Amino acid sequence: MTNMTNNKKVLKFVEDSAALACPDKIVWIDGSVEQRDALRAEAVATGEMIKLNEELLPDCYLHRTAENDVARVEDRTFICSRKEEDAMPHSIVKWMDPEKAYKMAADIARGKMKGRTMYVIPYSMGVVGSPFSRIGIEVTDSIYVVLNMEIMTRVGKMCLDELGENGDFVKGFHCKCDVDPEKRYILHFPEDDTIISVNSAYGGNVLLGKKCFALRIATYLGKKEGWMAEHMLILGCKRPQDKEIKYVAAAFPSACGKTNLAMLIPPKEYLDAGYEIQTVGDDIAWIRVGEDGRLWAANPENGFFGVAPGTNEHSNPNALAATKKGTIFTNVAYNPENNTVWWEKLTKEAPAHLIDWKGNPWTPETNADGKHPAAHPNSRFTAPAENCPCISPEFNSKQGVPLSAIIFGGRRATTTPLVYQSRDWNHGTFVGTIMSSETTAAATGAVGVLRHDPMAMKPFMGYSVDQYFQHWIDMGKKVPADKQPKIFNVNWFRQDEKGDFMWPGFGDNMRVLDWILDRCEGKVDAQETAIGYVPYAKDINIKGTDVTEETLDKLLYVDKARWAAEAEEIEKYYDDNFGDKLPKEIRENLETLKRNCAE
Ligand code: GTP
Ligand code: SPV
Ligand code: MN
Repeated sequence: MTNMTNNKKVLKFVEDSAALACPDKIVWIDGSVEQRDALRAEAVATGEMIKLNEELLPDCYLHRTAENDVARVEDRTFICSRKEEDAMPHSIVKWMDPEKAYKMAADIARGKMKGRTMYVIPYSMGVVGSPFSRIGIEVTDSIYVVLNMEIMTRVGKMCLDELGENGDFVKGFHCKCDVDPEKRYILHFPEDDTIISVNSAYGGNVLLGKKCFALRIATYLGKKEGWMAEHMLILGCKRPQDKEIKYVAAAFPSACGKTNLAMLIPPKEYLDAGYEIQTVGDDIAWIRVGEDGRLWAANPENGFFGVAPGTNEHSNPNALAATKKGTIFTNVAYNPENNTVWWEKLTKEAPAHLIDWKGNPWTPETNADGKHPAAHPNSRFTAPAENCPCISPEFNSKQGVPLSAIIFGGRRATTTPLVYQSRDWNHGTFVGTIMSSETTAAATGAVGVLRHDPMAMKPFMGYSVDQYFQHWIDMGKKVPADKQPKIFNVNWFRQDEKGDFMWPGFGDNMRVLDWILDRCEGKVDAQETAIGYVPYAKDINIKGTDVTEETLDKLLYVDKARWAAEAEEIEKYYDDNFGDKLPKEIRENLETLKRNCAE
């Protein structure tokens, strides 16, 4: 069948998959440019992708998914551990008995690759040969998946070489089947290093290296082996006053600003002073204790699967630049006039005539009711990381980068101040556990509903939430206090009485990052409040913004009455979900919060 590997486990996995799904043909993905280009041409020939303007967008393509298949399906995602208690309580994902799940998936996928090709994708999450790196094999009947995986991960024969004759890997089986939403399942078997995805062909459901492996399976591996897999961006910040570049990891829920913060361009006066942001990752961080005792982070991905709408040359010029070549666009609008793409806010004025994400003619009139955008709100670009003008020189570093700070943040219209710092690692962990955020289009379901999203990991934990909290506490114990990253919380989304955002966000977030790094360096005081350390207004530089002193005071205000109510709600959330499984360090910090708010 192939001379690409002698690894019997790989060969058996491929044989078993083929025996079940009965493809006409099996194609091994070797990572070569020749094979990739041939597959791209084939996808264009079959109409699966549209080749875009070679001059304006060289080697770029547009793909449309089925209308019912445009976001992660959290309610059809399962953790199939042998014991239910190892997956439950879970924030959102459900548990299914593994035997039942295997059988159900087999019944769904049986014979479904007849008439199709099965591609075998050997890939690495992390730089091949680095202590972070893990190998996966995804089999799929989707050429779109192959072409996206070739951008998002490190794909090719070197991954099989890395495995050798006997190495273990994460098995990923993907079959589009009939893209039937009623039979759509995303199944994880952490104890077997196995993922099965059926009846979808959209991003996070089918690019199995991403959320399924690099978060759900990896959280489980990290728990077992003493490291962490988190829904975090990683950035490096160069400041004139520091001797070296400082690295920060930040966890925000889906579509809450990770890509934007990771590629931030500082305001002019900061640029002039020598500030610079370097992107290490925009979605996922794997974190381990380094030889020097600090926490080191690496991005296991090789590309960006970013939200398109809202991305433009003002909000995120680096992301936009990254999409200018070798990029696959999914569910954005098509501009037939010049054979390019468009999405909401790419330009101030929409072009007069477009083809919308569903493939129908669209004019600005079509969206008169605001409910018919040209691009789907969760439309995405898949862009190679190397395209990004601000990619970090450490992007391919084998040991990763040392973390000075960890930041949590969500979409909160009220209550949560622009920024605050936790008192220590355990309190910082508590701050992560109490995260709530308004829902976005990145998952199916209602948008704008406030929900608990601990550590921005609600949909991505591969085991029970209480054990995940405990793992955070345990990781803190592995690092001496003076080497632990400081833990912060930010909120770019606080609103005024009119419902407008009070903070300009985007590049101006540099002003908050600056305070955070000064706190890490012990260079600035802060006021101790009921929830932690909050900046003195004078220490957040608002010169050159529209933010008034009055607004800044409001942005930094900690309303004890609101927080008392929040604490009560958190207690109920803990009690309803975890009861006495909640780690005692977390309970203690809740008691402290309640006491502080009552004072
Ligand atoms: P995933 O890829 O789904 O994990 O999302 P993400 O966390 O990388 O979010 P992204 O950076 O793509 O931002 C999503 C949306 O949030 C953007 O389209 C912006 O509209 C908005 N956004 C990002 N940063 C800011 C900010 O600082 N302020 C405000 N008001 N909006 C922001
Ligand atoms: C997210 O939803 O957090 C994403 C996109 O990054 S997906 O790959 O679909 O999960
Ligand atoms: Mn994400």
